[in-house]
Amino acid sequence: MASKRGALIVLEGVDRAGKTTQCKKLVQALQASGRPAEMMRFPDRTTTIGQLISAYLEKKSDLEDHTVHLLFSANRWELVPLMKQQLDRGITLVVDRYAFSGVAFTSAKPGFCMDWCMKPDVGLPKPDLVMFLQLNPAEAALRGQFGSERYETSAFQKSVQQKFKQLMKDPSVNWKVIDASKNVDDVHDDIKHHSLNAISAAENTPLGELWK
Ligand code: ADP
Ligand code: FDM
Repeated sequence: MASKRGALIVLEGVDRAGKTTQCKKLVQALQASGRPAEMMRFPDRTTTIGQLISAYLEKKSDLEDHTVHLLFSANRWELVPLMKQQLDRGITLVVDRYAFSGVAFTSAKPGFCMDWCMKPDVGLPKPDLVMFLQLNPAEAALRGQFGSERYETSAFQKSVQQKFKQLMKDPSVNWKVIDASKNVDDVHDDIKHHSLNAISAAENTPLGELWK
């Protein structure tokens, strides 16, 4: 019998909601309980495409808005063979941002509709679970100032938050909203609970295709 596949678990949310903190904690907890798990993040700034994106985010270069959207998507597609290989081997992937950030951030720019933004990511491995870490701007502000990268302004993040809200209406995606205002350990407990359920469910279902 083929071994059971790993689950594809994504964390999304606004700036400083705790995505990176919680991805790391979840991977550690899964590994400690004997479940193979690895963390990934998008953009993956280590690849050639990722370096173009990184320079853009750091404002060291300018890229036309459609172009950078397609680069973010290409950065996901270039990792798909590796993701599938790991999932097939039974490794659960815990991913810091995915196509939902792609759509939310670009469609928050003037002149972009969500439909166009979703197209390049149609058919990506579909997450078994997407947790949205919900935190209001006042609470995010208590966790520190915005950095100096592109998109790190409160007006833009507000529009992004609205786009995420729209994306969460899609019942074809297994969204869970997490109250990210709780302390790190309590947020972790919620995330672990949903993740363990998703890992069990994924064992008996084939990996899906996103937005298809
Ligand atoms: P994100 O990846 O969503 O931007 P981070 O995990 O980098 O968020 O966390 C942003 C900041 O908030 C960090 O300084 C982190 O230590 C802090 N932080 C994360 N989770 C919590 C929490 N539940 N309560 C208070 N501070 C938190
Ligand atoms: N971002 C991220 C996008 O605009 N599109 C995408 O597809 C993805 C995955 O890049 F501002 C934005 C979101 C955020 C920035 O920052 C990445 P972090 O700090 O590396 O998550």
